[in-house]
Amino acid sequence: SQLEAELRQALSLGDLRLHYQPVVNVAGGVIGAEALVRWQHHERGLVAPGEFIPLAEQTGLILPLGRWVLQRACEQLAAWAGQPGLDELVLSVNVSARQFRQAEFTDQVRAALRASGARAHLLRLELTESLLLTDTEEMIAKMVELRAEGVGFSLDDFGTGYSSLSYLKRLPLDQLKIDRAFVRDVLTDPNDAAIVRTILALARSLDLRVVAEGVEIDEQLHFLRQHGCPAFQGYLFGRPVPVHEFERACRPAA
Ligand code: G
Ligand code: G
Ligand code: NA
Ligand code: MN
Repeated sequence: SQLEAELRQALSLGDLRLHYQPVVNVAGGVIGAEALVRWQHHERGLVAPGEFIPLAEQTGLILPLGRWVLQRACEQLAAWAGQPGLDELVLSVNVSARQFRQAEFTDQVRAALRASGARAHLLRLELTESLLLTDTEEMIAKMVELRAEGVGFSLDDFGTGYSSLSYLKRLPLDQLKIDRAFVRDVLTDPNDAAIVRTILALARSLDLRVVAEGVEIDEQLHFLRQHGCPAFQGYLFGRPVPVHEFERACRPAA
């Protein structure tokens, strides 16, 4: 397709960008960021990943694209080293199923860390539940290998998929991300409120970090804090923005 050809070209021309969305703690301090890819299209302007990630997955372009994202994210982490307000931020990177399943994935992550000099414990990879459902043992082995380097793992969109307690216990995770669909209706839908409380309790009992996604209003934040949620992401705190804008918001005021 034409879009495929254009995306291929965008990759080689360097027309992809990473935007950064803050993750904050209960005190409102920025503790990390999620890197989110955008395509700076010469005619269409900034294209959101929803419009090209599925195509990239189908065509296999997700492999070079995902590799570029990893490299760029690690370079950014290295650039933040020693900078007040930025030095200790944990950077989360989305990893697609096809990318994680390739045999060279662990080598790619190690290479990106080495080439950039980024500290591995500041890199957190976001995986989805569905990714881990097939060849689970193989996937766990990859996670264990990268965790030995210091890299962390988040389970993205948590609550939307298959998630028995025994299954979750087997996964070498660091963090759960409560899907924004539950946060959206947490004030009006008793089922969603119950799911959010259950995920928070689950995270506590499994000794996992937890982040609530899609926090847009004070009342949602209040509910989440009341039930012990320690970290938040969403438009209430900041949209995904270009790196310089993100940095401005994180640096201590002069
Ligand atoms: O930023 P936005 O809300 O438009 O992102 C839409 C979707 O694209 C999200 O599900 C997000 O996880 C995914 N996405 C964003 N950046 C990346 C990336 O670098 N790699 C992969 N695989 N998915 C991404
Ligand atoms: O699937 P994933 O969780 O990776 O998707 C992350 C996407 O969610 C980001 O691309 C971002 O644009 C979007 N997002 C982040 N915060 C909010 C929010 O508060 N509300 C909504 N509707 N979307 C958000
Ligand atoms: Na994500
Ligand atoms: Mn998510």
